Amino acid sequence: MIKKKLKKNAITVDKFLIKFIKNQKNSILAKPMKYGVISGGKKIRSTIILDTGKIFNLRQNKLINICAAVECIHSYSLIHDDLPCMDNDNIRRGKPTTHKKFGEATAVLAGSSLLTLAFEIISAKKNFISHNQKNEIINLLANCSGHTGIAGGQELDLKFENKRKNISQIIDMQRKKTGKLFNFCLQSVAIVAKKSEKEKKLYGKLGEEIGLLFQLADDFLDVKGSKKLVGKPTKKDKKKGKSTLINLIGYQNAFKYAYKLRKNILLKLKKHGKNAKDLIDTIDFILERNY
Ligand code: GRG
Repeated sequence: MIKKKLKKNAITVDKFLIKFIKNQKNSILAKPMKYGVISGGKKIRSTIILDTGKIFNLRQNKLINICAAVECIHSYSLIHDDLPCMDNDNIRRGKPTTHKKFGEATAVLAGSSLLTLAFEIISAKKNFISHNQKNEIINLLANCSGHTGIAGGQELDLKFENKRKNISQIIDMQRKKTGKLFNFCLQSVAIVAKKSEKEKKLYGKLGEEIGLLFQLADDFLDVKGSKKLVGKPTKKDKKKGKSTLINLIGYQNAFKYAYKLRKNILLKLKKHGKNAKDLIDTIDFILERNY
């Protein structure tokens, strides 16, 4: 069921992106950009957005631009993450990384163009939310992506290599590197649903916890996952001396930590009853996934 839902949402977002890029002036970077963002990846952040929309009875047409924008930022971060100056990977989503296929300079430019495309998509005329909501969402997306978010988290991740960091330092790095974009996924939907300032922040924090859980699952896959299913090399974290919870406290303890985190997240969703069913299913998939 969940895999079907992910696939359906991925196709919807891919179609939106194909159309959006087609409606723009063609450019020499369109091909590597599409290679990096379309027809690849689980598009799980989009599913989280649409699941959260169900909690507030929001229709897909109010959220589709947000989904597409978040996938542009996510794919941008992966293209740059794979570069030789960062994690230096050759395979992503079961195919050559963007710099392997198109060269390093083109990958940098295609990645950066996906970053700016995200903001074009949110601010587009054909986005059925108010100007104020667009502004607020743009502000939030920039905050979650830049030095206080994923870029800052990535810098910490690289600086922490081969250093002994404590649990709170590792969690803080992972909250930024991965959690912040999930913060955006929930908080932006709360903005569209016109929730109060306090509620928006709470949904953001909840998103961040889900993102942290997602990163922990990613770390588990690095240890026990199959390269073929995951679509990228595994068993890299230990070799590279990455600061992960697993490398600090061991696989079993990290697993216990993740299950406690899942329990707390589900407790917070309880009040939404049946409306939160889809989101809960996706959260369960996050921990049980093998890709
Ligand atoms: C984005 C502002 C900005 C800067 C780039 C390189 C970088 C800074 C950040 C990298 C952050 C990073 C690689 C986080 C890891 C997140 C993660 C677990 C990725 C895997 O996500 P999946 O499994 O991938 O959703 P698919 O392939 O399914 O899309």
